[in-house]
Amino acid sequence: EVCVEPSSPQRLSQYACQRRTTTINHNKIFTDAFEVLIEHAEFNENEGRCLAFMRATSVLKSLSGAVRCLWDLEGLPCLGDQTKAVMEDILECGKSSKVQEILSDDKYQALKLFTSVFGVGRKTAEKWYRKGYRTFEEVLADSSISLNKMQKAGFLYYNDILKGLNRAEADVLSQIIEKTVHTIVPDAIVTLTGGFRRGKEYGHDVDFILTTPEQGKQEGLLGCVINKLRYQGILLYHDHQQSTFDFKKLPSWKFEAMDHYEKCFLVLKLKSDLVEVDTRRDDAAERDWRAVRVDLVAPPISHFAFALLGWTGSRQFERDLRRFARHERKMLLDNHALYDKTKKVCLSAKTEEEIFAHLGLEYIAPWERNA
Ligand code: DCP
Ligand code: MG
Repeated sequence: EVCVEPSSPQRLSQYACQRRTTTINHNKIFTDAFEVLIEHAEFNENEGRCLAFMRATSVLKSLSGAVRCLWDLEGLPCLGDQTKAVMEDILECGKSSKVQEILSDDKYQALKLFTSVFGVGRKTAEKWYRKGYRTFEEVLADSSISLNKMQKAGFLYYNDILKGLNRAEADVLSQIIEKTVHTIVPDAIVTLTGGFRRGKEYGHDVDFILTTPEQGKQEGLLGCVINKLRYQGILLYHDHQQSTFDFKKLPSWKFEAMDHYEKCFLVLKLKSDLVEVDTRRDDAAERDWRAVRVDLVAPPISHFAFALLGWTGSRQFERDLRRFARHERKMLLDNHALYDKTKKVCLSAKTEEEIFAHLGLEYIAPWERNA
């Protein structure tokens, strides 16, 4: 365990899973700039640079006050010369010339716009950019481009989805999902996860974990939920992915794109008579609903704690949990399991607290995981 002398201030860990990060960010002026640099590095597939800026951003988010000068950074982990140079620029001029340059870059602007569509990833955006397109109109006018079902929904509900949801709207959706699930399996467990579980006020979607007290009874639940939502007339889009989960498989050491649980990505109608939903749009007639993104994932109860820990995020918190497990404990962690490579055993857990304990980590509450 970390031993701290009483007189010395505790050194901040290089791992986000050993820091407490609430939604209050005193260094937004810097982290906003870094978000641009991260996205730019992502677009250019510069993984190293991407990771460096993500770690620096996460450290700044965990600080209890604003950085006023470069001296304030003394002793902080994950802040290299590149990140410090950007921060110095911001401290001196109020903005970073590097960031300004990227923001006015033609390719960055196009990729940023295209990837803001639900279902459009970096590769597709790049393809459209290389065809010379810079606007949605140009993309949609090209009849040789065939959009998949997800992208069609992405364009159809673009403004709604871009808007995201607030806490009150997420709560209304929780009630809808809970009620729907309970008509199918009365004792099913519905848990709000993702950013809203971390106490965020806004989110781009709402994430739920559904499971059942009886092992295995969650199988087939999502299909029934989708049917019920369709019957209620609020299902606008669904992508139902069957489970590819294998109980015998060891945790992946990579920060995988997706876990193997049965899940569905949805677009639902959120009606304005249920909550004060802002349904104003510039491109459509008056409606009494807005399209919102919802993700449902259904792990078996035996793996609920791992799924919950994995889906609560933040992404950086997850990344560092896995990195910590691997480098500091010789263990493999993913959304399904924790494997001790020394003892050659999988460590089971019923709660998140047990997983932190297995890892020899102090428990970090969900609202402190906004790394
Ligand atoms: N997650 C993951 N792997 C994925 C997708 C998500 O581990 N491929 C985890 C980390 C995320 C959480 O699930 O924090 C929820 O994903 P979201 O994309 O919904 O992210 P948030 O809920 O944190 O933020 P937002 O407010 O944008 O929805
Ligand atoms: Mg979310």
